[in-house]
Amino acid sequence: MNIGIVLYPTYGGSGVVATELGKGLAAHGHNVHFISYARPMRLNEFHENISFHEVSFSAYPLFEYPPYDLALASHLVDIITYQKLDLLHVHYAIPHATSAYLANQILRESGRAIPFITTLHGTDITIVGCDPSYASVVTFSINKSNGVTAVSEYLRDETYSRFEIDQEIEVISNFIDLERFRKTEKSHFKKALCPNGEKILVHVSNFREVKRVSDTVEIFNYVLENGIKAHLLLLGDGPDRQKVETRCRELKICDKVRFLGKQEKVEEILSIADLFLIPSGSETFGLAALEAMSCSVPVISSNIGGLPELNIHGETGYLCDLGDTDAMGEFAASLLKDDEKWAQFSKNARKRAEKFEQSKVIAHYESYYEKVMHTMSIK
Ligand code: GMT
Repeated sequence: MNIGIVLYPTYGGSGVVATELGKGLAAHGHNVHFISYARPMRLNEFHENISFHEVSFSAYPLFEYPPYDLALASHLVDIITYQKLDLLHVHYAIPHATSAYLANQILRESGRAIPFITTLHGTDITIVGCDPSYASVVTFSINKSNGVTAVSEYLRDETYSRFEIDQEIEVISNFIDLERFRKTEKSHFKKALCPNGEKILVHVSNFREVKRVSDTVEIFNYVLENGIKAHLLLLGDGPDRQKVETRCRELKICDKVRFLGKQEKVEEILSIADLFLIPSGSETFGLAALEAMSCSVPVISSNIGGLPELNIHGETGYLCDLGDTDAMGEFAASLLKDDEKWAQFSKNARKRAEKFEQSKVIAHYESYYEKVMHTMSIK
C-alpha cells in the first residue's frame, strides 16, 4: 500500500507513535510518506520505502498566525495525487483530521479522494479538542473520517462522552520495540552519575503543565527525607522547566536533580533507572511509562486516564490519586528499600511491556487499514 502519515514532528508521544508505526509499515513492504512541517524526531535514517514531505507555509502581513491547516490540506491534495496514495492516516485530530477532510473534498471533484483514518492520541480530545473554540470542528472531522482509532479504552470512552460521535472507534494501543527498549549493561554510566551507589529516579516528558513535573520533585524530596540516597534525572524540556528549577532551589536539592534536556537514546538512561515517575494530570496511555517498563523499570504514576490500563498497582509499580505526592513518595521509598520486591516488580514491568510488542500492534493497524479500505465510502 502507498500510505500517507500526517503527524507532529516533535518530542511528544503522538509523533513517536506515528513515526515508529510508519517505519514498521515500511519494513513490511508498504511505501510510507510522512507529512509534517518538520522532519519527525525519530526519522533519522534512510529507508528506501520512506519519504518525507515538508509542509511549507508562507507568512503574509495580514496573517498573525499563518493558516497551517490550509497549507497542509493543499499539500495533501498534491501528495495524494502525485504519489498515488491509497490511504491517509492522520495522528492527532487537530488540525490534521480537518485538513484531510478538506483535501478529500477537493479531490472528490475529480474522483480522486481516498480513505483517511484519524488516530486520537490524548489532548486532542481531553484538553484542547473539547475547548469550545475547537469542539464542533473536531466532532465534525472525527465523524467524517473513514476510520477512527484511539490509543486506549479510556480515550475511546472519553471521546464518546465528550463529543457526539456517530461511528465506531477502534482501540489500538501504543506499542514498544522490545529489542531497543530493554535493560542493557551501563554500569559505567551509573557509576559516573552516582559514585556512591545512589538510587536513580527518572522522569521523561515535554514539561507541559499537564505532566506535573513539579510533583516528581516533591516525590523525590519525600524519598530523600526517608533517608534514601538518590538522584533524580529529568529528561525533556518545556514550559514548566523554570518552575521546576525554582522548586528544586527552594528545597535545596539542586545537587541531586539533573536536567538532562531532550535525549535521543532514552533507553540508555532507563537502563540505569530504579524507578520511573509519571504523576500526570491527564494521560491517555503513557508511552513514556511503557518505554520505562520495557527497560524493566517499575513505575509510580497517578491513577488517571489510561495509566491503569498499563501500570498494574502492586505488580509493575503503584498508582496513586492525582497530586498525592506523599503517597507516591511513600510507595517509591518502600520499593527502593526492598530489593526483593523491587526485583519482582522490575520483572513484572518488562513482562507487562511485552503485551504491547510492536509487531502485534502494527499488524492490528494493517488489518484495520484493510477493513477501512474495503468498507469505506468517501464522506
Ligand atoms: O495529547 C497530547 O498531549 C499529545 C500526545 C503527544 O504528542 O505527546 O500525547 C498523547 O499521546 C501519546 C501517544 O499516543 C500518549 O502515550 C500520551 O499519554 C498522550 N498524552 C496525554 O494524554 C497527555
